[in-house]
Amino acid sequence: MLTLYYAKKTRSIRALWMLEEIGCPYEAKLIDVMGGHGRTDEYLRLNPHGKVPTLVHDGAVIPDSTAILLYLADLFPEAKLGFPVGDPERGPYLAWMLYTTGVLEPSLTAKANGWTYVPSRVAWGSFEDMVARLRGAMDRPYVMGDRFSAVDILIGGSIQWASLYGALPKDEKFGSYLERLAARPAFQRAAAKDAA
Ligand SMILES: N[C@@H](CCC(=O)N[C@@H](CS)C(=O)NCC(=O)O)C(=O)O
Repeated sequence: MLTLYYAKKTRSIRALWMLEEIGCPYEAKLIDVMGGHGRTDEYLRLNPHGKVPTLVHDGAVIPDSTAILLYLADLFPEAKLGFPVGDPERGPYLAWMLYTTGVLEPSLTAKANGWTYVPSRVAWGSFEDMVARLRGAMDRPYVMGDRFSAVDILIGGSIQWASLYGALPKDEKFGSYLERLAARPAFQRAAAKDAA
């Protein structure tokens, strides 16, 4: 049994979207995380930071978006959203999955909050290098090439958020990439659930 704890208009839309792409049965538990429901003892046992999303699978608790997407991609290889061990693309795939939380998100958060810092003193480096790297990845239909994957769900979700809040420069490449993602029926189902 798969249970996803999520909140509306948060990073958890990416886990909802992933589950919709896979098409497996799951239970979605909406919690009012901004209203403090993430701080109950019961929820803190699942996610010690009181954040969403959290996935529970047959008693195993996965309290992080990137971990959830990696876990689900491996659990449902037939959905072809990941790259299995032995696939030559496995390494680049893992690097992009971790790039989202390790570089993209801290960089966008710093930008959105107007933080100033010395790029060589932080692990995620400069905002400009991050934007250039993303733009480079958008020379192809999807980050991993011709095939849509879990990377697009993670990175696409972050770019959507950043574009909404003006943290990324307006750019035709980002715009057409987001349009491609928004046209996916699974994304639309997840967005409808998120908005309901
Ligand atoms: N790295 C985490 C970040 C999760 C996160 O920041 N969630 C926010 C919503 S976007 C949250 O739950 N905030 C509620 C709070 O901190 O009280 C992930 O993506 O799983």
